[in-house]
Amino acid sequence: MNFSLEGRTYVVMGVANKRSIAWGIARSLHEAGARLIFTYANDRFEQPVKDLVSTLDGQDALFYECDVTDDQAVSNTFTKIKEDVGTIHGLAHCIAFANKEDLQGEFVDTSRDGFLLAHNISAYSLVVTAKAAAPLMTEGGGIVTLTYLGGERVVKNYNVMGVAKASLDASMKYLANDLGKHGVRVNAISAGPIRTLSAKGIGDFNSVLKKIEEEAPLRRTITQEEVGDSAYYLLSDLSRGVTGEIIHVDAGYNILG
Ligand code: NDP
Ligand code: N5H
Repeated sequence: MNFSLEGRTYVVMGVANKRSIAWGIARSLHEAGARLIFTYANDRFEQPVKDLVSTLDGQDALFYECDVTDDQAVSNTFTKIKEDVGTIHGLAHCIAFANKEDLQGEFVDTSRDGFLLAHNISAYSLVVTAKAAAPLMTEGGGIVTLTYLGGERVVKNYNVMGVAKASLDASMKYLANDLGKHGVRVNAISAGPIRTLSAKGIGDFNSVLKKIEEEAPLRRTITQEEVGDSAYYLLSDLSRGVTGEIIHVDAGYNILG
């Protein structure tokens, strides 16, 4: 079995900057020989993403704007991708959003709009992109999304995002069941805390990282590269018998009681 991704094409959604988990995934896929397609929420991020990708040697990437809250934008994006490359072999979904005021205090205070926004961008977006992307995976394929422990149990301040991640995790499993018959596998990586743009400005993030360093079985935090390599596993034939799974890339923190 050949585990190189040479001759394969993957869509990476959610690169904001060099700290993004999506960027760690892009680099792992690039090193394995894949051709990459990047999508970003709006054209404000087009040049920064292009500048980053220009640092990848010999990468002949394509770029598309795709706001995942817009059904037509998602559908148009994958129509264009089909016209431009034909077949794709996988997709990395690294997208989430909640209002800042909903990521502090008590979950009970979440507004209807804040709840719906978080679920729209962070969970439904997987469903709509999987529906648009799967038909392009004519040789079979893989979809990977990013989740967090706060969807499985209560984690301070994660609040509405925890409920959205629970919805994302369940959506991932239902999608795995629907798309399996077409040779498309759907899995999630539950990453440990990493300092990214999304995590910026979140109070107490240093103490979260410190707790991981003190208590996680590996006694350290994890990196974008480590998430990237697990995504490579899930998007390659190495994991050909795996679907509907959540792999924790979190230095073992989730096993603690
Ligand atoms: P980043 O801030 O780097 O990435 C978040 C991305 O979400 C951005 O690229 C942003 O795009 C995108 N996004 C937000 N709204 C939309 C939208 N409407 N349409 C399209 N894209 C949108 O943070 P991370 O790398 O940390 O986050 C990636 C994923 O990893 C998220 O699902 C997050 O929940 C998850 N995760 C993160 C952990 C961490 O500790 N950092 C831990 C566990 C999971 P743009 O920049 O173009 O607006
Ligand atoms: C328990 C925690 C800490 C508290 C909760 C953090 C939740 C973070 C997730 C969301 C995605 C962050 C978010 O939506 C931030 C936005 O309100 C403001 N930021 C932005 O708009 C920036 C500019 C853009 C790029 O961000 C997005 N998302 O578009 C969880 C942490 C220990 C782990 C963690 C940080 C998890 C996670 O899901 O990201």
